[in-house]
Amino acid sequence: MKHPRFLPAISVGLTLALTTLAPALLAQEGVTVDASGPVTVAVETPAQRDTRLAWWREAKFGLFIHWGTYSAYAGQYKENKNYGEWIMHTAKIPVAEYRAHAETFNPVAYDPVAWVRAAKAAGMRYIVITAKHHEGFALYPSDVTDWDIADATPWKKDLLAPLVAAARAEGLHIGFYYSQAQDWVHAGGAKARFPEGGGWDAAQNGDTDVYLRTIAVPQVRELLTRYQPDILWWDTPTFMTKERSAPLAALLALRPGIITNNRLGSGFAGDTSTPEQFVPVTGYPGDWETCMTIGRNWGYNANDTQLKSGPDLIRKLVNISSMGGNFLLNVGPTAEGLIPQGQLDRLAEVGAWLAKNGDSIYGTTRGPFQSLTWGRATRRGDRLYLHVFNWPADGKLRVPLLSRATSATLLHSPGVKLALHPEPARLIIDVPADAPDPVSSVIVLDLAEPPVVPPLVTRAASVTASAEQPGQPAANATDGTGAKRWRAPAGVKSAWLDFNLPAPALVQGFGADEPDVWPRLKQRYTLAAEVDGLWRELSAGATDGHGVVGRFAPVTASRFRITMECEKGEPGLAEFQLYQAE
Ligand code: FHN
Repeated sequence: MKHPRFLPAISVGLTLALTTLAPALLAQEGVTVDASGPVTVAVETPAQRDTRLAWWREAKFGLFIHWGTYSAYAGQYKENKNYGEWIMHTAKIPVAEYRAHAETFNPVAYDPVAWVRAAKAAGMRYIVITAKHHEGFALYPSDVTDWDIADATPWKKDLLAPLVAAARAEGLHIGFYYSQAQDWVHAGGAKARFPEGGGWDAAQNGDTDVYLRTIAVPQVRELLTRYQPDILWWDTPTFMTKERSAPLAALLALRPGIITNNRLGSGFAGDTSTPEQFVPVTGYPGDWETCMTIGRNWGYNANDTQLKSGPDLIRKLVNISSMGGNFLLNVGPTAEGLIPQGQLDRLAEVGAWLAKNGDSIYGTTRGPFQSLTWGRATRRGDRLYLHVFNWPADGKLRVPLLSRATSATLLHSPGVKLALHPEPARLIIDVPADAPDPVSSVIVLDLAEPPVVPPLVTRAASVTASAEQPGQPAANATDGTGAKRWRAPAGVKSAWLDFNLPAPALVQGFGADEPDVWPRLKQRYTLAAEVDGLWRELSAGATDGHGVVGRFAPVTASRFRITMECEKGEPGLAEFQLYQAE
């Protein structure tokens, strides 16, 4: 197919790659370019990017589906019942044995319309399904392998096409997860924690570049051309160099408008960053999406009964939305094609809340507050949606807001005006005695101007560290985003950050984002304030690598110190914030 001289605008990162590598590379991948003259690639403008991402930003909530032949193990191999989609790798199952087991993957109960309707009833606006996970099995008939639904299972029929059709029919967007590097069956595919080209079974030995050229690249082309997905969700970029990523990135030109993530590898930014199994404490800059399981596993495990509660999932959705992110919540269907009932029940709980409160989530943007003791806030222009988790016992909701408010109502009772009491650095809203919603009650607050809130005292602080790596200075911890980080030098196990405020402040809480590194940093922290010349401990504890938020009795001070201790790796923080009393 002859491509126009102007390749469709995709994303700046990709476009620049195409500009650099385009003629030779694209030709190699079957994307022909008229290279008679210079290949001019339209660089996507910010406005074009906003248009391309508009539906995704509005959607806020999507369904992740992890489904493959691993589902047929139901989490058990021999006496161990704790596996998920990594069962082949963790149990080191030989390739021949694993392939033979695919005969038990027979989704006779598969009902893609029911799946899509369950997602829609949950308030989800898009779906991402594993077209091929690390096991290397394709859920669709692929022309380049017999390790696919058509040749390796009794079912034989394409599982993706009916789901795509059902999603389109129900007005949902749909995308594919594709494991571009890890493949535990095809020779040459990467295996995490094994040398390139090797694995735990001699049948896996092979050349990674041959694998990419003969399996990954043609399969991504199949997926993009046969199904026109709205999203391509790369994962685990093992051994992915720029040269290996570029042919895959170039294929995205086959699907103009597609949205992709930051996991292709070798610095390919994609469109979205992807915190996994956690909600960043201060959120991420730009477009980001937390992906998360309802239980403990992505793939089906019959014993995975420790599910997150409905209220917990609702508040996670609110929290993520309040920081401008999306929530991609996962289900792991059985080999028969059934989504476990417990997971369906959780989806229904979130959907029931969204049915009444969706205006406060869909299409909103990041709220103006870094922290609220009673909940979170989303924004739509000069309208704020205050999500109150902890309803004030005294009937007074304290909002740290400097802007002038014109009205406040309960989302569920728009006709009932709530009394407003503006003060110099906050707004008091009189609220009814009883919370309208047990999980998150929404107050609609209309402002006369764009929201202005008291400044983050840490943004004005001068920051020093007891130790810092070149290029990862203390100041990175208060730059307002988790994008850059402070790290102590190699070998340092304990280090502190000192925050000297320009004036004393009444502080009652803190938030700390940890560096988004793998393996996660597990640290101990101690936060203290200098009061009357003495250090007073305010909060102390251990982190799981995903950041920490703490509250303490309000204290007035101008000097604060957080000490971080880390056994494996060097102490560090991506962002640290102190929160003033409301
Ligand atoms: O290894 C995968 C895992 O199985 C799962 O697919 C998650 C979902 O984002 N991604 C990888 C772990 O980061």
